[in-house]
Amino acid sequence: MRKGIKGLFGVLIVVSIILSGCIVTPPVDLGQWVLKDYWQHYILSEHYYTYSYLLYPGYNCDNVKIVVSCSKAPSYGFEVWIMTQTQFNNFVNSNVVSVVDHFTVYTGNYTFYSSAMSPGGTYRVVIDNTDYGWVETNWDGYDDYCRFDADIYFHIN
Ligand SMILES: [Ca+2]
Ligand SMILES: [Ca+2]
Repeated sequence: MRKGIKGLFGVLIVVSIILSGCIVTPPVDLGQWVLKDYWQHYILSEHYYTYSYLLYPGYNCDNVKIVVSCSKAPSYGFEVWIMTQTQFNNFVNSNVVSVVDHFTVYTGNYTFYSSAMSPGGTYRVVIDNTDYGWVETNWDGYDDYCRFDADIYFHIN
């Protein structure tokens, strides 16, 4: 009988703790997005490209996000490339395009996620309005320039 009452008290205590919200769960660590480089109100003429600072994802970086807000783009679009430093050097010196990731942008708002940057590597993000890569310009005598904001974030956990 005594044991039964004790057991009942135990159940009541547990129930009252649940109802009063006293069970503390550890907060989920969602990490944070850290801005690494950006372009503001940037105008990129046809046949030109622009590139970020060197980017060094650390071992606590588990995702990369590139946000592009484009108010004017050529009808054929323009490109965002993620290159290793070696790939970037090959492009600058030899016009050879190889990338770890690439996206095509038109007028509008975009959020691109990429897992192509490996911790410990060295990268650049290139924004391209040239004939190289996947999108060619149109050589119609008119400067099909882009106007955009772009932000590069690392997700740090
Ligand atoms: Ca291109
Ligand atoms: Ca043109």
